[in-house]
Amino acid sequence: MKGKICLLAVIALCCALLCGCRQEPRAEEPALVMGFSQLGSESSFRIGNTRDIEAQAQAYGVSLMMDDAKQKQENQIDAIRRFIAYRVDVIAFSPIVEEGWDNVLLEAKQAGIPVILVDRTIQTEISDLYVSQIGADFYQEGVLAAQYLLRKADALGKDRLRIVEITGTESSTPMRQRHEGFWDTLAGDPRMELLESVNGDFLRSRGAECMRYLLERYGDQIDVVFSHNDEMTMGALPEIEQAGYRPGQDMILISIDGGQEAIDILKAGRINCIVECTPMLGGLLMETALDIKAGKPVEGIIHPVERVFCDEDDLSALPPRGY
Ligand code: GZL
Repeated sequence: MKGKICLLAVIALCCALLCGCRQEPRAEEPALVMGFSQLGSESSFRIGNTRDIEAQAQAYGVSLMMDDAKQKQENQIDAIRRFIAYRVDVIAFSPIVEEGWDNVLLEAKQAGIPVILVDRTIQTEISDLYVSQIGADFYQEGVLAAQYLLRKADALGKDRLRIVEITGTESSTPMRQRHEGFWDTLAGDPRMELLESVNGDFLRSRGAECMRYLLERYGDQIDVVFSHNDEMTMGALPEIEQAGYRPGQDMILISIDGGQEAIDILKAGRINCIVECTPMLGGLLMETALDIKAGKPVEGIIHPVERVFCDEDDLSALPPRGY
């Protein structure tokens, strides 16, 4: 009898222990771990791009390590080295300039960590330093800006248009390719004349400085302002008005990005044309990273679909821009 009581006691104890140490449900394992080096927060485009990447990482179950380089290449290189040490599954980054990435990307390659370029690209002689580049066709953005200007010149019957250009960050992909696309498209048209091209670094404050300089130097001669992004355009606008000109009327203003603030100014008639450069690249990035991790083939270059908004359009039904 005693034996039976002992056996029952042992069985009861085991059941209690088993119930007591019930496995806690495992926290969801992330689909993958991604290190992302963002170049900074210089524009509504950039802030929208960061937010979209963070939101899409959550939506795709990706564990994201986001680093803000505060406009410094050396900070991006340091962040990539930290991601390598942490042994993330994928490294992604938006290179602030095109040169100077070979060494750190060779370290990532030697560590067997795939790299995805987002928004901008790099110049390198070494093949396969990155698996895919996801971002706008900046050359085409320049072409679209110039094609609008050609239509505008025809519509206004202009036989001469003197142009000032406010460019983005020196040696960055969007700066180089927007400039090339714009002037390649205007090449050979005798109506189009470049007065001067100055560097505004994609910053609103620098856009204002550039416009002040250009107005002091060229004043009434300026017929067109081609600005590489909305931030610099919005910095230039008050300078134009303080100098006594009506932007969008006395001067044709062409910009790039298409954030809400600039679109509202376009609707008010103070900007004539905005070529869209969408920051919403997060979904493409997460899908590409997950395909890479799953061993699936991915496209080498992925361009999002982009639009042109201008004073020829009815924009009343345009949904909120989200950045
Ligand atoms: C373009 C992006 C540019 C934006 C600017 O994709 O790299 O950088 O046009 C931003 O607003 O600063």
